[in-house]
Amino acid sequence: MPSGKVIRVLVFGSTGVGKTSLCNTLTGRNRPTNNGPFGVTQKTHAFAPFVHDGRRIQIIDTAGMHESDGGTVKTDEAVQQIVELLQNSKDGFHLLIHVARATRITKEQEEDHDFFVRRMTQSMVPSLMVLTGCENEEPMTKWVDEHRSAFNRYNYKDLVATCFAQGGKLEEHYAPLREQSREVTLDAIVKYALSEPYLLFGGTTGRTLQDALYGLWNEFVDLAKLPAKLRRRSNESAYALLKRLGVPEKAAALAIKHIPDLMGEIGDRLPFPAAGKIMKAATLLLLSPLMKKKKPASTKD
Ligand SMILES: Nc1nc2c(ncn2[C@@H]2O[C@H](COP(=O)(O)OP(=O)(O)O)[C@@H](O)[C@H]2O)c(=O)[nH]1
Ligand SMILES: [Mg+2]
Repeated sequence: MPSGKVIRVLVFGSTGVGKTSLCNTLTGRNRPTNNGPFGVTQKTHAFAPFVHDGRRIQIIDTAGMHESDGGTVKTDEAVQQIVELLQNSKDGFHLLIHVARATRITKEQEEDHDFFVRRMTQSMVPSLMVLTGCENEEPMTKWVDEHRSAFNRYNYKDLVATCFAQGGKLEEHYAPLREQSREVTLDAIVKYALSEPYLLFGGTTGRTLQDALYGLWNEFVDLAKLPAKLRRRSNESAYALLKRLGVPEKAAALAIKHIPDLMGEIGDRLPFPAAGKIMKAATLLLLSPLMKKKKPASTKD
Protein backbone atom coordinates (compact mmCIF):
# COMPACT_ATOMS: atom_id res chain seq x y z
CA MET A 1 0.00 0.00 0.00
CA PRO A 2 1.36 3.44 -0.87
CA SER A 3 1.84 5.53 2.23
CA GLY A 4 0.87 9.10 2.95
CA LYS A 5 -1.25 11.63 1.17
CA VAL A 6 -1.08 12.52 -2.49
CA ILE A 7 1.80 14.79 -3.54
CA ARG A 8 0.22 17.45 -5.73
CA VAL A 9 2.47 18.90 -8.42
CA LEU A 10 1.52 21.86 -10.62
CA VAL A 11 3.21 21.94 -14.03
CA PHE A 12 3.52 25.29 -15.83
CA GLY A 13 5.54 26.91 -18.62
CA SER A 14 5.20 28.35 -22.11
CA THR A 15 3.26 26.64 -24.86
CA GLY A 16 5.07 23.88 -26.73
CA VAL A 17 7.92 23.33 -24.25
CA GLY A 18 6.81 19.79 -23.40
CA LYS A 19 4.51 20.13 -20.36
CA THR A 20 1.95 17.62 -21.60
CA SER A 21 4.66 15.30 -22.88
CA LEU A 22 6.20 15.32 -19.40
CA CYS A 23 2.82 14.67 -17.77
CA ASN A 24 2.09 11.80 -20.17
CA THR A 25 5.48 10.22 -19.53
CA LEU A 26 5.22 10.54 -15.76
CA THR A 27 1.66 9.26 -15.55
CA GLY A 28 1.72 6.74 -18.40
CA ARG A 29 -1.24 8.49 -20.02
CA ASN A 30 -1.55 9.77 -23.55
CA ARG A 31 -3.20 13.16 -23.68
CA PRO A 32 -2.81 15.14 -26.93
CA THR A 33 0.34 17.24 -27.25
CA ASN A 34 1.05 20.41 -29.22
CA ASN A 35 2.62 20.26 -32.63
CA GLY A 36 1.59 23.41 -34.46
CA PRO A 37 2.85 26.97 -33.95
CA PHE A 38 -0.11 28.02 -31.81
CA GLY A 39 -0.67 24.88 -29.80
CA VAL A 40 -3.92 23.06 -29.28
CA THR A 41 -6.19 24.74 -26.81
CA GLN A 42 -5.66 22.88 -23.62
CA LYS A 43 -6.96 23.48 -20.20
CA THR A 44 -5.82 22.74 -16.73
CA HIS A 45 -5.99 18.98 -16.31
CA ALA A 46 -5.53 17.02 -13.10
CA PHE A 47 -4.24 13.54 -13.96
CA ALA A 48 -5.33 10.57 -11.86
CA PRO A 49 -2.85 9.99 -9.02
CA PHE A 50 -0.24 7.26 -9.57
CA VAL A 51 2.28 5.55 -7.31
CA HIS A 52 6.05 6.01 -7.44
CA ASP A 53 8.40 4.67 -4.83
CA GLY A 54 5.54 4.05 -2.44
CA ARG A 55 4.27 7.63 -2.77
CA ARG A 56 1.09 8.74 -4.45
CA ILE A 57 1.62 11.60 -6.89
CA GLN A 58 -0.89 13.77 -8.73
CA ILE A 59 0.23 15.95 -11.64
CA ILE A 60 -1.77 18.99 -12.70
CA ASP A 61 -1.02 20.15 -16.25
CA THR A 62 -1.77 23.73 -17.29
CA ALA A 63 -2.12 25.52 -20.62
CA GLY A 64 0.53 28.12 -21.44
CA MET A 65 -0.56 31.50 -20.10
CA HIS A 66 0.80 33.18 -23.21
CA GLU A 67 -1.02 30.86 -25.57
CA SER A 68 -1.74 32.85 -28.67
CA ASP A 69 -3.80 32.52 -31.79
CA GLY A 70 -1.93 34.19 -34.60
CA GLY A 71 -0.46 36.67 -32.16
CA THR A 72 -3.58 37.62 -30.24
CA VAL A 73 -4.50 35.88 -27.03
CA LYS A 74 -7.87 34.22 -27.06
CA THR A 75 -9.32 36.23 -24.28
CA ASP A 76 -12.25 34.06 -23.33
CA GLU A 77 -10.10 30.95 -23.14
CA ALA A 78 -7.49 32.79 -21.13
CA VAL A 79 -10.06 33.79 -18.55
CA GLN A 80 -11.55 30.32 -18.40
CA GLN A 81 -8.02 29.13 -17.90
CA ILE A 82 -7.45 31.04 -14.71
CA VAL A 83 -10.87 30.12 -13.40
CA GLU A 84 -10.02 26.46 -13.92
CA LEU A 85 -6.55 26.87 -12.56
CA LEU A 86 -7.87 28.25 -9.32
CA GLN A 87 -10.59 25.64 -9.12
CA ASN A 88 -7.93 22.95 -9.53
CA SER A 89 -5.91 24.60 -6.75
CA LYS A 90 -8.38 23.96 -3.98
CA ASP A 91 -6.36 21.10 -2.45
CA GLY A 92 -3.16 23.14 -2.60
CA PHE A 93 0.25 22.14 -3.98
CA HIS A 94 3.37 20.40 -2.67
CA LEU A 95 5.62 21.32 -5.57
CA LEU A 96 5.74 23.41 -8.74
CA ILE A 97 7.44 22.29 -11.94
CA HIS A 98 8.48 24.97 -14.40
CA VAL A 99 9.06 23.39 -17.80
CA ALA A 100 11.24 25.12 -20.39
CA ARG A 101 13.41 24.21 -23.37
CA ALA A 102 17.11 24.02 -22.67
CA THR A 103 17.96 27.14 -24.65
CA ARG A 104 18.05 30.74 -23.46
CA ILE A 105 15.91 32.16 -20.67
CA THR A 106 13.01 34.02 -22.25
CA LYS A 107 10.88 36.90 -21.02
CA GLU A 108 7.86 34.59 -21.03
CA GLN A 109 9.72 32.25 -18.73
CA GLU A 110 10.44 35.09 -16.33
CA GLU A 111 6.80 36.18 -16.37
CA ASP A 112 5.57 32.63 -15.79
CA HIS A 113 7.96 32.21 -12.89
CA ASP A 114 6.80 35.47 -11.38
CA PHE A 115 3.12 34.55 -11.76
CA PHE A 116 3.17 30.97 -10.47
CA VAL A 117 6.01 31.01 -7.98
CA ARG A 118 5.75 34.49 -6.50
CA ARG A 119 2.21 35.76 -7.04
CA MET A 120 0.09 32.66 -7.04
CA THR A 121 1.85 30.65 -4.33
CA GLN A 122 3.68 33.45 -2.50
CA SER A 123 7.07 31.68 -2.86
CA MET A 124 5.79 29.14 -0.33
CA VAL A 125 5.92 26.15 -2.68
CA PRO A 126 9.30 24.76 -3.77
CA SER A 127 9.85 24.73 -7.51
CA LEU A 128 11.87 22.62 -9.91
CA MET A 129 13.03 23.67 -13.37
CA VAL A 130 12.67 20.83 -15.83
CA LEU A 131 14.58 21.52 -19.04
CA THR A 132 13.40 19.55 -22.06
CA GLY A 133 15.12 19.11 -25.39
CA CYS A 134 18.35 17.70 -23.91
CA GLU A 135 18.29 14.66 -26.24
CA ASN A 136 21.34 15.79 -28.19
CA GLU A 137 23.50 16.46 -25.17
CA GLU A 138 26.03 13.84 -24.12
CA PRO A 139 25.38 13.27 -21.29
CA MET A 140 21.85 14.75 -21.14
CA THR A 141 22.90 17.04 -18.27
CA LYS A 142 25.68 18.76 -20.23
CA TRP A 143 23.83 21.98 -21.19
CA VAL A 144 22.24 22.29 -17.77
CA ASP A 145 25.55 21.84 -15.96
CA GLU A 146 27.15 24.51 -18.14
CA HIS A 147 24.38 27.04 -17.53
CA ARG A 148 23.42 26.31 -13.93
CA SER A 149 24.53 29.70 -12.61
CA ALA A 150 22.20 31.57 -14.98
CA PHE A 151 19.29 30.13 -12.98
CA ASN A 152 20.63 30.94 -9.53
CA ARG A 153 18.43 33.92 -8.86
CA TYR A 154 15.21 31.95 -9.40
CA ASN A 155 15.77 29.67 -6.43
CA TYR A 156 14.77 26.46 -8.14
CA LYS A 157 15.46 23.49 -5.89
CA ASP A 158 17.09 21.77 -8.82
CA LEU A 159 17.48 21.87 -12.59
CA VAL A 160 16.53 18.59 -14.26
CA ALA A 161 17.82 17.85 -17.76
CA THR A 162 15.31 15.81 -19.75
CA CYS A 163 13.91 14.63 -23.04
CA PHE A 164 10.17 13.98 -23.26
CA ALA A 165 9.93 13.87 -27.05
CA GLN A 166 8.00 10.99 -28.52
CA GLY A 167 7.47 9.39 -31.93
CA GLY A 168 8.86 10.06 -35.37
CA LYS A 169 12.11 8.82 -36.85
CA LEU A 170 14.03 9.30 -33.63
CA GLU A 171 11.68 7.33 -31.37
CA GLU A 172 14.32 4.65 -30.81
CA HIS A 173 16.66 7.35 -29.55
CA TYR A 174 13.94 9.08 -27.47
CA ALA A 175 12.42 6.08 -25.68
CA PRO A 176 15.30 5.29 -23.30
CA LEU A 177 15.92 9.01 -22.68
CA ARG A 178 12.25 9.46 -21.75
CA GLU A 179 12.48 6.60 -19.28
CA GLN A 180 15.62 8.12 -17.77
CA SER A 181 13.91 11.54 -17.64
CA ARG A 182 10.91 9.99 -15.94
CA GLU A 183 13.06 8.51 -13.21
CA VAL A 184 15.06 11.67 -12.46
CA THR A 185 11.96 13.86 -12.48
CA LEU A 186 10.01 11.56 -10.16
CA ASP A 187 12.95 11.26 -7.78
CA ALA A 188 13.22 15.06 -7.67
CA ILE A 189 9.46 15.34 -7.01
CA VAL A 190 9.64 13.01 -4.04
CA LYS A 191 12.79 14.71 -2.77
CA TYR A 192 11.62 18.32 -2.91
CA ALA A 193 7.84 18.17 -2.35
CA LEU A 194 6.49 19.79 0.81
CA SER A 195 5.24 17.37 3.43
CA GLU A 196 1.96 19.27 3.66
CA PRO A 197 0.28 21.05 0.75
CA TYR A 198 0.40 24.83 0.58
CA LEU A 199 -3.16 26.08 0.28
CA LEU A 200 -3.96 29.18 -1.75
CA PHE A 201 -7.36 29.47 -0.14
CA GLY A 202 -9.78 27.49 1.98
CA GLY A 203 -8.79 25.28 4.89
CA THR A 204 -7.21 27.28 7.68
CA THR A 205 -5.96 30.06 5.37
CA GLY A 206 -8.86 32.39 6.08
CA ARG A 207 -8.86 33.17 2.35
CA THR A 208 -11.62 32.43 -0.11
CA LEU A 209 -11.36 31.53 -3.78
CA GLN A 210 -12.39 35.11 -4.48
CA ASP A 211 -9.58 36.49 -2.33
CA ALA A 212 -7.17 34.36 -4.34
CA LEU A 213 -8.70 35.59 -7.57
CA TYR A 214 -8.66 39.22 -6.47
CA GLY A 215 -4.99 38.83 -5.60
CA LEU A 216 -4.14 37.37 -8.99
CA TRP A 217 -6.61 39.01 -11.29
CA ASN A 218 -4.60 42.01 -12.46
CA GLU A 219 -1.43 39.98 -12.76
CA PHE A 220 -3.30 37.58 -14.95
CA VAL A 221 -4.84 40.32 -17.09
CA ASP A 222 -1.31 41.55 -17.83
CA LEU A 223 0.26 38.14 -18.31
CA ALA A 224 -2.43 36.91 -20.67
CA LYS A 225 -2.36 40.30 -22.43
CA LEU A 226 -6.06 40.89 -21.92
CA PRO A 227 -7.53 44.36 -22.46
CA ALA A 228 -6.18 46.66 -19.74
CA LYS A 229 -9.68 47.80 -18.86
CA LEU A 230 -10.28 44.39 -17.32
CA ARG A 231 -7.82 45.27 -14.58
CA ARG A 232 -9.49 45.71 -11.26
CA ARG A 233 -8.59 49.01 -9.61
CA SER A 234 -7.59 48.99 -5.98
CA ASN A 235 -10.57 48.47 -3.73
CA GLU A 236 -12.90 48.46 -6.71
CA SER A 237 -15.94 46.36 -5.94
CA ALA A 238 -17.18 43.74 -8.35
CA TYR A 239 -20.17 46.00 -9.00
CA ALA A 240 -17.97 49.00 -9.77
CA LEU A 241 -15.77 46.90 -12.06
CA LEU A 242 -18.80 45.68 -14.01
CA LYS A 243 -20.13 49.20 -14.36
CA ARG A 244 -16.79 50.52 -15.51
CA LEU A 245 -16.67 47.78 -18.15
CA GLY A 246 -19.81 49.27 -19.59
CA VAL A 247 -22.37 47.03 -17.97
CA PRO A 248 -25.47 49.19 -17.45
CA GLU A 249 -26.24 50.03 -13.85
CA LYS A 250 -29.42 48.02 -13.76
CA ALA A 251 -27.69 45.01 -15.24
CA ALA A 252 -24.82 45.28 -12.80
CA ALA A 253 -27.35 45.41 -10.01
CA LEU A 254 -29.05 42.34 -11.47
CA ALA A 255 -25.72 40.58 -11.71
CA ILE A 256 -25.24 41.22 -8.06
CA LYS A 257 -28.50 39.40 -7.71
CA HIS A 258 -26.63 36.44 -9.12
CA ILE A 259 -27.50 36.00 -12.76
CA PRO A 260 -24.24 35.02 -14.44
CA ASP A 261 -25.97 33.91 -17.64
CA LEU A 262 -27.44 37.33 -18.11
CA MET A 263 -23.98 38.80 -17.64
CA GLY A 264 -22.82 36.61 -20.48
CA GLU A 265 -25.46 38.13 -22.73
CA ILE A 266 -24.63 41.65 -21.71
CA GLY A 267 -20.96 40.95 -22.19
CA ASP A 268 -21.57 39.90 -25.78
CA ARG A 269 -22.40 43.51 -26.54
CA LEU A 270 -19.15 44.86 -25.13
CA PRO A 271 -16.71 46.13 -27.78
CA PHE A 272 -14.00 43.52 -27.50
CA PRO A 273 -13.90 39.90 -28.65
CA ALA A 274 -15.40 37.16 -26.56
CA ALA A 275 -16.49 39.62 -23.91
CA GLY A 276 -19.53 37.53 -23.15
CA LYS A 277 -17.60 34.54 -21.98
CA ILE A 278 -15.18 36.69 -20.04
CA MET A 279 -17.99 38.46 -18.30
CA LYS A 280 -19.63 35.18 -17.47
CA ALA A 281 -16.48 33.66 -16.03
CA ALA A 282 -15.51 36.84 -14.25
CA THR A 283 -18.98 37.37 -12.89
CA LEU A 284 -19.18 33.87 -11.55
CA LEU A 285 -16.01 34.41 -9.59
CA LEU A 286 -16.27 38.04 -8.69
CA LEU A 287 -19.80 37.72 -7.53
CA SER A 288 -19.88 34.32 -5.98
CA PRO A 289 -19.23 35.62 -2.45
CA LEU A 290 -22.52 37.41 -2.84
CA MET A 291 -24.13 34.27 -4.19
CA LYS A 292 -23.00 32.37 -1.17
CA LYS A 293 -24.36 35.00 1.19
CA LYS A 294 -27.66 34.99 -0.63
CA LYS A 295 -28.30 31.29 -0.15
CA PRO A 296 -28.80 31.07 3.58
CA ALA A 297 -31.01 34.17 3.41
CA SER A 298 -33.29 32.53 0.85
CA THR A 299 -33.53 29.26 2.71
CA LYS A 300 -34.88 30.78 5.88
CA ASP A 301 -37.77 28.96 7.53
N1 LIG B 1 12.92 17.62 -29.21
C1 LIG B 1 12.08 17.52 -28.17
N2 LIG B 1 10.77 17.70 -28.37
C2 LIG B 1 9.95 17.60 -27.30
C3 LIG B 1 10.42 17.33 -25.99
N3 LIG B 1 9.35 17.28 -25.17
C4 LIG B 1 8.26 17.53 -25.93
N4 LIG B 1 8.61 17.70 -27.22
C5 LIG B 1 7.75 17.94 -28.36
O1 LIG B 1 7.30 19.29 -28.31
C6 LIG B 1 5.99 19.41 -28.82
C7 LIG B 1 5.10 20.10 -27.78
O2 LIG B 1 4.98 19.27 -26.65
P1 LIG B 1 3.79 19.43 -25.58
O3 LIG B 1 4.02 18.39 -24.56
O4 LIG B 1 2.46 19.46 -26.23
O5 LIG B 1 4.09 20.89 -25.00
P2 LIG B 1 3.16 21.82 -24.05
O6 LIG B 1 2.47 22.79 -24.96
O7 LIG B 1 4.12 22.50 -23.16
O8 LIG B 1 2.21 20.93 -23.33
C8 LIG B 1 5.53 18.00 -29.15
O9 LIG B 1 5.72 17.82 -30.52
C9 LIG B 1 6.47 17.12 -28.35
O10 LIG B 1 6.68 15.85 -28.93
C10 LIG B 1 11.85 17.14 -25.82
O11 LIG B 1 12.36 16.90 -24.73
N5 LIG B 1 12.62 17.26 -26.94
MG1 LIG C 1 0.14 21.08 -23.11
